[in-house]
Amino acid sequence: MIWLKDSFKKAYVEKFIEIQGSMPNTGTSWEKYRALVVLIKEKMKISQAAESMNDSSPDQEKQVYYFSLEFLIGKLLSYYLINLGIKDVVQEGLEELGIDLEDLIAEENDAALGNGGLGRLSACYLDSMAFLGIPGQGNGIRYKYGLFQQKIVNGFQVELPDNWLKNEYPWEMRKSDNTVVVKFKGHVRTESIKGKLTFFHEDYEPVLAVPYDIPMLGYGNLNRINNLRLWSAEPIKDDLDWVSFNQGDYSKAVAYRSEVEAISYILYPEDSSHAGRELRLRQEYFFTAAGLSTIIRYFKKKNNSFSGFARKVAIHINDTHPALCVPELMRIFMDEEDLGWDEAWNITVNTISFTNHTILPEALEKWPVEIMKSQCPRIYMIIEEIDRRYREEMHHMHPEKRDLIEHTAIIRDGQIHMAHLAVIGSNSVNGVAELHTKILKTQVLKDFYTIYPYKFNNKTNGVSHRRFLLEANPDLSRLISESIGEDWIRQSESLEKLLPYTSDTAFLEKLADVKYHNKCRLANYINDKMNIQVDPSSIFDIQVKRIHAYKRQLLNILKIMDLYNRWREDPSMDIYPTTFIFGGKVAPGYQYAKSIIKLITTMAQRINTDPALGGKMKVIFLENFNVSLAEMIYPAADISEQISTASQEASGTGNMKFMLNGAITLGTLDGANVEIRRAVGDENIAIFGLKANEVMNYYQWGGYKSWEEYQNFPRLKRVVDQLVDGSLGSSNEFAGIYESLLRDNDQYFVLKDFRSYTDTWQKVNLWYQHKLSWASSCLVNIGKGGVFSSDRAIKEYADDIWHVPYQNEIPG
Ligand code: 26V
Repeated sequence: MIWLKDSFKKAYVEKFIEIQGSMPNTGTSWEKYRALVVLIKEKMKISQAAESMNDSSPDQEKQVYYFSLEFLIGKLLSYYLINLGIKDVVQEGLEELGIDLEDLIAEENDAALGNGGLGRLSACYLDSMAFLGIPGQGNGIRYKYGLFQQKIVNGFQVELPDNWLKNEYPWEMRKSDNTVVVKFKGHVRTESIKGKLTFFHEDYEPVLAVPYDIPMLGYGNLNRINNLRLWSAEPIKDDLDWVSFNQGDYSKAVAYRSEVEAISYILYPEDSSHAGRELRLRQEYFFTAAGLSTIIRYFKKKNNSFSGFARKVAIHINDTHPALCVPELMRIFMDEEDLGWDEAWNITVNTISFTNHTILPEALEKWPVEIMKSQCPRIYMIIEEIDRRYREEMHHMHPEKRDLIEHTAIIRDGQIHMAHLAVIGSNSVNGVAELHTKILKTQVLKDFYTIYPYKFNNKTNGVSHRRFLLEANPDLSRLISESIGEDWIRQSESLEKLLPYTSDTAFLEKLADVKYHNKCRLANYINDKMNIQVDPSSIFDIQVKRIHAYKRQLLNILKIMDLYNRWREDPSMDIYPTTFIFGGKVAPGYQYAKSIIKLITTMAQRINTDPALGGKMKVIFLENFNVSLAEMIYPAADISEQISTASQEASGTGNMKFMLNGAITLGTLDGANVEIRRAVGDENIAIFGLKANEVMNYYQWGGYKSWEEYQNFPRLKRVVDQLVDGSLGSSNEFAGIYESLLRDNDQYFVLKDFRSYTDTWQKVNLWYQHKLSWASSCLVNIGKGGVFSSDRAIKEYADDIWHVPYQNEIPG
């Protein structure tokens, strides 16, 4: 506790007056919010300064730098108040000043600098690093516009810009003094100086990289406040002079400015298909080069030789987007620090580690040589040399394996394979769930696995249980703490202490009550936003995540269409009333997935207004799914839909967030669902569908005929036909979906899995009606959810990959 109520009130009023020149009661909510953030930030700074004064040891602690193009951090205020242990004090203090804390929390914009799972994962990892006392810094881009905001208009997704910096973002601090120059384009002149080849990057386009730092505060750990450093691209000060304004070339000067500003202008909203746009490569090099220059500068302050670099620095690259770390670190060591190739290479590989997040072939990054050469000429030379040496070494070691070399080389057919660069240039390659890692080893990166078996390891994803349970679900958190104490907040595995309560009827009833209240909260939100009433005592069956063919929202809506058909035919059918909830964004250019949204909203419109159903079924598409909305949704779920085609979802993390909030997973054996099933046992999860090896066998050998599934199952045939027979309106809107299923042979096995999915769903529906058995299984999910905390994941990264110590249990 760093404040008592009265001292907080005094400090807050003083801060408000200092900033606004008036009393808080005269201010707007935004002004009140900002004053609170500024106050908290200062409090953190004071304690940080005290800590660094205590740290007189000459030896630098090993630092972990987490490089990611995406950090989906969401709102910070409420979470930080919890982490500081002062939420109650602040709430009461503000109340006495006539201010509602909730109003201030509502003022904060979600920082949506990420697309989905990958970006949220990096935010959870920074959270756990701060909690565990690991000196870990995030490195990314300060996009002026985050992920677009989604509106649903006439049932279609419409994208609006996310102008999150419109007012000001009071958590960030601009650190102009740490600005660096990143060099693009130009050409490289090579000269031999005293017998040594020396490289001069000339006529380059200079881009200023200006850092903004956001403090990362872990629960109960004011001693270790880490940083998320986000870089903003700015033209150099005298840009008009610089680009030949004096020679009258005004338009060139203007072009320079806008080309530079474009770099940190907007987050790319695609998360599953690589388009190879030049600007994207510029983003990648920009934050990589800027981040590395900070690392080197800090290292040189504390050390006078690079020999110990890899013992003091771990650089983690989140997917291949920051893979230019490999050649850029080589460039710095060789061109700026005068190291030879071999030494530079050793240090580089020993410093860098890499996580792969997808096996979708269309998401693997490849850059045309021409683009790399023109944007980053010196980097391209180094990549060429890495490739040449790699080929040479492989040829030496495996002269007979020409194919192996071709399959694993970095440069091939005029393209640079970023995953290959990342694997060759790092000491550790990990997948994000056991099944995913196995697929990497045996399929996607199998050649590399034969060459570097020791690099491969698994790190099953984890989520911040403090954000997605403690903060998001206060009622459940209270119930848990009242029963087993508060250890679970620091030690997520302590949730296991709940397991004895699975046979305690009184406890299970309380658990069901909490769920009911959370469902009421979501129902109210739906009513406010959409003017649709949903029944909080119906089953809440929820699928929220990016919309993508492989995630199979289509399978879910076909199930709903089937149910609707059957219910209309037989109104006495014994099915428990259900509210189906969807949410998620689609990449703006992804037409197929957009038509899935339209299908969902079309069915929603039809079902929600059908009086014959008597409200037994509702379908809701919640617009603009983001971190804040997620925090309201997970606690309100009964069923968690995790129904991707087996083998395609690397891990999933929503599955873990639902589980920790006591929802039952209805899913395929894909990604981390496999481990969730092992943790909770078969009787506490509902699994259906093809297994990963069956799917991969079909992909490899063929043999699947979607037409046969369609022909052989009348209920299925009927819903598929309804896509195009005019039942859903006269337009041809869903012909693309229909063709993907029949003409294109259903790449994601929607028809194949339909029968087992609908059967399993129906069993789950029956199961729900046995309230105690259901609640008991929900409790097992919570109790076993602890291993899916990002604390566990980060401890594994720290032990096995980064080799840094952490504080296991920080005294409260
Ligand atoms: C890939 C690409 C490809 C090029 C275009 C832009 C772009 C942007 C992001 C990505 C990464 C996609 C990979 C991804 O998001 N994977 C998800 O990672 C989660 C965290 O590990 C995991 O839970 C999900 O299963 C996985 O789909």
